[in-house]
Amino acid sequence: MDALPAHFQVWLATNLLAGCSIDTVQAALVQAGVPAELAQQELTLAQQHPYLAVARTLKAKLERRESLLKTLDGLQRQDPGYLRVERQPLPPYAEFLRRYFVPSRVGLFSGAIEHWAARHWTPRSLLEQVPAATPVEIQFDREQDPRYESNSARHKRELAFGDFIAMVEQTRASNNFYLTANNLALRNTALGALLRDTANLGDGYLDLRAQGGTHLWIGPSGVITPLHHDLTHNLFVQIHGRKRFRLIPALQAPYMHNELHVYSEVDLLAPQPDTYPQFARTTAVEIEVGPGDLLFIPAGWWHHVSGLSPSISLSFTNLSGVANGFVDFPVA
Ligand SMILES: O=C(O)CCC(=O)C(=O)O
Repeated sequence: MDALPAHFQVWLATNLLAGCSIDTVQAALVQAGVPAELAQQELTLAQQHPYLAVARTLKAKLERRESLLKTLDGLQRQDPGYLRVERQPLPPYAEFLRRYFVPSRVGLFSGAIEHWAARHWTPRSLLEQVPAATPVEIQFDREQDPRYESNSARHKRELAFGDFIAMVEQTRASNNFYLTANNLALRNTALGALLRDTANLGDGYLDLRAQGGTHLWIGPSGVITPLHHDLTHNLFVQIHGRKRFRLIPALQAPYMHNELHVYSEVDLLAPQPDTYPQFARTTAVEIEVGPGDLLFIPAGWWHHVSGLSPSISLSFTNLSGVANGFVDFPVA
């Protein structure tokens, strides 16, 4: 071995940045088969290298931001209402903005869609309005890919709507196929027409002129949406069937092992504490939604969702008269 292979260089930099001593890193490299002289040479180089100095500066900056989030989360934890979600009737919009939207509090509301024809949708009843031959895009082959959500573009598959509905009805429990927000199904004219069965919420929660702020979810029992956060505040309406949400406050982001975009590395149902030790510091609230329930998911709150039966849901981000979205979220 004349030069240290790139994967060892990544490992070395990661461990030095994590605060491991030079001796520990050197011993580990030697144990992994790197000649002692080469390990020492590379460590000396790394210690003096401007790339590592820049990474140290950025790490310290990130730690200062994370310290702020941890502190604010610690303060919120002293409020018994932080993780208490009580089912309520939908309040007037101005009160909702004040009590839930602005402080980023989760809300669970009943009776919000009793005036919608959609309140009575079932997977089969949708076929009375959408021709069975209509092609629809769904997420497919998810069970073979542990990162099916971040790789969602690779899992798109087109099916006839009638065949998809038959699969939803006939499958006892599966996470292998799911029509999700990613499939933008309501842009399909035939499915989009279903929105005629919906209306505004409360005294005018939604900006009905805004395009693209509504998403459809249809899946069998057993679907799982892994831990992630949204970049917008989200009104999630459960139309048919039941889902279990586990929500973790946005301020607990430093504990989420968030390496990519809006996703957590942690599988909430099998958290692997040795690999993801910070996750043990999170606190989750569990909420089960059923037909007619409206769940307010504030932007940035982490959530994991399990389908407990065949289900249909709609989610809305077109809230009336408010800016709805993260500020300066990085593209990469
Ligand atoms: O219903 C689901 O499976 C996921 C919903 C969700 O994560 C969302 O609306 O952001």
